[in-house]
Parts: sequence; C-alpha cells; structure tokens
Amino acid sequence: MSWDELPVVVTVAPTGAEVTRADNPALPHTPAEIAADVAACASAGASVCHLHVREEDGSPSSRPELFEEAIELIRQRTSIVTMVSTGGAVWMPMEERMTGLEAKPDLAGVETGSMNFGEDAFTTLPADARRVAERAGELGIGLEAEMFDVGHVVAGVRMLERGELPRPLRANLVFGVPGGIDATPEALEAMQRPLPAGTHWSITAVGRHQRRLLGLAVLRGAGGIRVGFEDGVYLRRGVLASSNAELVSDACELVATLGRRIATIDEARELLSCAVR
Ligand code: KMH
Ligand code: ZN
Repeated sequence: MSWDELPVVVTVAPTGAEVTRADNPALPHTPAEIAADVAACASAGASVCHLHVREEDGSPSSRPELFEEAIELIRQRTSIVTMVSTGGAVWMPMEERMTGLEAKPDLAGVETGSMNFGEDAFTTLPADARRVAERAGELGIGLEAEMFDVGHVVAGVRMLERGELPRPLRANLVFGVPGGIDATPEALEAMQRPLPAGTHWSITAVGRHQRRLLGLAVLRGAGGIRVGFEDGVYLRRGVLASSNAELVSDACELVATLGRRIATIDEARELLSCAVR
C-alpha cells in the first residue's frame, strides 16, 4: 500500500497523569467516565485508546482494579484497541507502572529510555523496558514503544534487533515534552531516520506546535496520530476543547483535509497486528 492509501490510526489519550480538571473540567477520572469518553471518541474516529487511570479525586493511580474496570467497561461499549501506559507518572516505581498489563489490554506502551520530564526525572532503565516486554509477552499483549528523543528510537531499534521487542515495531514518536526532543520538522526527520522499514509509526506532540507537527507527519506518511487531554487540552490557541471526542473529530478533519483517510477499528487492528474482537 502506498503511503497516501495507508489509513491513519487515530489514538486518543483521554486522561494521562499530569493534566487536571483545573486545566480542563471535562477530564475523565473514574473508569466509567473514561469508558464513556473513549466510546464517544471511537464514534468520532479514534481506533486506539491509550489509558492511564485516576482515583475518584483525580490523583494518578496504578490500582489494577481501575485498569480492569476501565477496560471491561470500554469493551462493553466498543471494539476500540485498548492500550495501557507503563509510563504511569514520574513518581511511580516500575512495579506500579506495570499494573495495567494485568488487565490484559490489546497493547501496552513501553518506554525505551530515560529523560527529564519538565522539572522531574522520568526513568526507564534498559532492564525496566525488558521487564515490561517480558511480562507483556507472557500475557500476549502487543507493545508500542514510546520514544521521546532520538536515543530512545535507537535503543528501541536495538531491542527489536535483539528480539526484546516484538516485530513489526510499533513506535510512537513524542515531540515537545520539556526534556525530550522539540516539535520541529527537523526533529521529525531525526526521529524517523533510525526506524526500520515496516515500522508502524505514529506521532504525539504537545505544546503550541502540536497541530502543525501532526499535519506534517500525516503528509510524511505517519501510520497514526495521537490526541487527547494527556497531550493538550486546547482545540485552538485559547479555546479549551469541550471533550476528548472534540479533539478526535478535529484530528480526523485535519487528516481528511490533508488527503488521507481515517482507519476503522478493524483496519487499526490489522495494521497494529492485534486480534479482532
Ligand atoms: N506521564 C508521563 C510521565 C506514557 O504513558 O507512556 C509518562 C507518560 C508516557 O504518560
Ligand atoms: Zn501516557
């Protein structure tokens, strides 16, 4: 399939770990709120959801029951591809970051390196990444590498070559996090360079260049783009998004304007090598 025919997988990251209701009052907290939100996003065109969970008061959580409940409620409503974060929050120890795996999602994220994250350190040692990959492999969960800088891409490709990550590589390239690579065309080129042929690559960008970088990646043949409150709460400069679904609709409109089409959930499952549900 040529790049322009390849459908674009839209991922929604509805909750994250850092954003709060002070940033956007529509942020979902509970598993029921997350599931309702994800279902609306699926109707708006999202085919993958990247999940973090929160306690009822909004604090980031690693309780496995919350991941299980969220995934069960999502699956009652939609066949969207479910993905849990193993990045968690910067202060979470590795064993807490991994609890979402036990909810047996379709996919899990795996960090392939360490970095500063704003004023904090966000640490993933090589052994941590291997531990996530091993447990995911035991549970039959696919992996998406979360890469915030060029060194993370190179490290992820080495993991793939050593057989520590499953083939084909699924890579989410993240731009604009303070401490990671910046959100520029040159950065996109640098992050793409080490990827082997056949990689399913998607892009996440935070900050004021988000929409421009997503658009550029769509034109450069990205297999996916990600939006949602985890990455940004504004629809446009100074205009808060009313919901995650509004951000998904807007992303789908951008993709269509640039002449590409949105992947259905079934197509996303095929492109990402996930079992059909
Ligand atoms: N909350 C960040 C420290 C991921 O989910 O893989 C990590 C993060 C990345 O959100
Ligand atoms: Zn995340």
